[in-house]
Amino acid sequence: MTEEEEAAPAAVVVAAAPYAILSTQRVDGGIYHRISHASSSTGVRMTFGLFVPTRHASRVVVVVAHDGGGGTGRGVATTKKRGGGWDVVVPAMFWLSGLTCDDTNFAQKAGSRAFPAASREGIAIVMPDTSPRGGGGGGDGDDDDGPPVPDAVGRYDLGVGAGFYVDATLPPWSRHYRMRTYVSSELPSFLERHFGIGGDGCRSVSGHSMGGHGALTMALGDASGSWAAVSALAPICNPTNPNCKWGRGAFDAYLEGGADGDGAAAYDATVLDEFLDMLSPTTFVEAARGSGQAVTCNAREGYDHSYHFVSAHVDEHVRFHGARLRRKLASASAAKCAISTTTTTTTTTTTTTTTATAGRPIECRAMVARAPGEPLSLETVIVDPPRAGEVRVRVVCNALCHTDVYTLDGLDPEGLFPSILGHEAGCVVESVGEGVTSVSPGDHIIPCYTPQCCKPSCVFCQSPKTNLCPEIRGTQGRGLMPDGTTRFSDKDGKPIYHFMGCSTMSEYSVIAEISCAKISKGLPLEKACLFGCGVSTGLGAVWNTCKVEPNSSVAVFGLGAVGLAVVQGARMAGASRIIGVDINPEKFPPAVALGATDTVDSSKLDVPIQSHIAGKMTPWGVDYSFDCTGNVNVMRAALECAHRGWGTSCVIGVAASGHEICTRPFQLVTGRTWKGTAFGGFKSRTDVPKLVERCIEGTLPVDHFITHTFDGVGSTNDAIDALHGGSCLRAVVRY
Ligand code: NAD
Ligand code: AHE
Ligand code: ZN
Repeated sequence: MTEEEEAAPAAVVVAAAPYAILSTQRVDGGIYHRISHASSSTGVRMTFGLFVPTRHASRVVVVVAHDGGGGTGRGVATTKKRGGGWDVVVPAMFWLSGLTCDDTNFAQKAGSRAFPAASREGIAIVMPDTSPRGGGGGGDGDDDDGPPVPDAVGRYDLGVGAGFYVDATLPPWSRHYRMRTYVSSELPSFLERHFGIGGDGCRSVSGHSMGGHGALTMALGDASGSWAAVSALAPICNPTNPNCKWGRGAFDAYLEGGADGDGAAAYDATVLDEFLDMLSPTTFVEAARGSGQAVTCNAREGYDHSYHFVSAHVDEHVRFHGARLRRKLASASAAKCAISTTTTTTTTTTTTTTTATAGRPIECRAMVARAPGEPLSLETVIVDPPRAGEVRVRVVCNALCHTDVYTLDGLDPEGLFPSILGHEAGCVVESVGEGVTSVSPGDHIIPCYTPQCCKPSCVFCQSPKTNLCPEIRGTQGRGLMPDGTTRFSDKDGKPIYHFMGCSTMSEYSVIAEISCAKISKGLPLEKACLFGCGVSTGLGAVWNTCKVEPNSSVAVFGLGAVGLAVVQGARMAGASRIIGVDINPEKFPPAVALGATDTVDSSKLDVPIQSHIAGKMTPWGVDYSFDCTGNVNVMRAALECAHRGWGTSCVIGVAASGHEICTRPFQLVTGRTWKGTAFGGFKSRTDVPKLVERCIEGTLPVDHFITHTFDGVGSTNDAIDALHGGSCLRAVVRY
């Protein structure tokens, strides 16, 4: 089901439903329905607006009552849940409109901004009517139900259309005006039951003007805390204030004891005077802070009380609610997850975990890079569910690569902050997005920053010459998922960028399906993770990019994990001379152990290293040289020590922003070749599993790369310190 098909309301004939879809239309980001149903709390039919993001559009299926004449008709229509129960709860933000409004005002006047914002947040918006309307005490939905709803004609603050969100206790209002019960309990359970929307307490409330008042008093007055968040635009905070004549008029009419009675206190958020002063949010803020209630009040100059004000700022409120609803959903699913794991840990733990959290945001810990050169900060983040073509993974372990540090130090021209770094990891699939077929929950995968789309139309994936599939490189370089959005947000709901399409310094991450290399479970992930970057890159630079043949001479500059993998790869390729160059002699013993025949500390030479290698150590240079430092001067030296006539030098190291390589063209004219490699030229999803197999077979050992291990994502800064320490090849952090 493509997104388009998903969005297009399907027409099917199903059993009658206890509600009617009055209208359905596409809007930016999803579908907007108007739905009416018989309400038990108000005793009449109530209508509400419902915005559903495209990805959840199948929640509401519109049916057209066939009158048998082939014609189509609106009015009583029925709906059906797609595919049985609700494996995914759609969080919902309720929007309460003000006096004189109905269920359509918000959609008409602010929907153009609120709906796309809600779609981005993955939340539904519910727009109840502001009061009961029309006839009928019976509540069974047919129009001839008893006396009409009482109304105060000509008054906007009393009767039909007066959104006071109270449960009136005085007749004649007490029979129908039970908007507090309707909005705070009847409608939420109705939506959860029929559409799986707002379940598990994943609902929040906001509103404008009197609706803002309704939202504040409903949420702040609710001891059970069933609203995950509350906000309000230009709320009327103190309708019982002596100066607020229409507020008092309404309360005197609705509530026993009138505006000064105990009844009213439950419906009054604070204190006040004239129209804007009647709003008087400042007094509310003082009252709230006085009672220890955290509140943020944004005073916006020059705006009036109208919907212009609402639409100007509504998307900020939607983001605010989006973040808190996702956190609510995450904690709800984590609670469910805890239950299932305990029961089946003995059998297939992974599978169980996956089912429980699938489709829900997950709250977990991650190391967030907040600013260049700053230590990573351990934070709680929200990881959204995978969208179409995406995979959410539980990160079991992550090894630190120099490129993470290079980006954290602000040297990466594509570096973004805040972001979650990490790209050399071992993961277990937690859940998959729509259309994903190559991996499934429970699979062991290695995230790969050089994806492989395998499309027949992809000239890169179809060519044996390269592994540089560009399918998602654009968004990946901008720290985003292929659809241009991010799956990470912090505790304030602020988005966090992805990194290299991996972001594995988080307990959970979301990556593209085409970036998942599915591997055997036969190798512990804390070893397999090494094939996610450094080791594969070094081996591949020798085997794929340079195709080093037996008896070759090789020089390797920089003997970190990448350089040592080059040494190992060259020895396995049968190179006869392997010169290891580093400025840190601590790196020489492991290099020799892996096959280096010579080691040179270039910082101790009194001649340029290239003349030492080509001239002193060899007559004309080496057949192959590799830079594994990222230092452009070393890259030059590596080229210039390559053999006259045929030497090839391969750049592996990643240079800092603005650093460029140079040499005399004469070096190339005289037969040297300068090339580079990304991920060692390996086609990630095809080749990484094979590397893992060779490791399982024992023909490709990697244990020697793991010099440091740490436990818990929070110890990643220690791993960085270890890498800076000089004796570290790979620090594996186990989560
Ligand atoms: P590392 O920090 O562990 O190792 C770098 C080594 O270079 C260290 O041993 C250091 O002492 C040595 N060194 C530094 N300056 C030197 C100099 N002037 N002369 C000789 N030796 C010097 O890093 P790593 O994780 O092994 O990564 C190495 C490089 O490869 C980094 O630049 C990294 O960003 C890059 N990298 C590229 C790819 C790719 O696909 N192209 C993949 C992984 C890593
Ligand atoms: N963002 C840098 C480029 C960094 C870079 O070259 N990355 C390597 C992998 S390093 C892994 O540790 C790579 O794969 N490059 C190919 C690519 O498409 O990024 C910059 O200079 O902008
Ligand atoms: Zn790397």
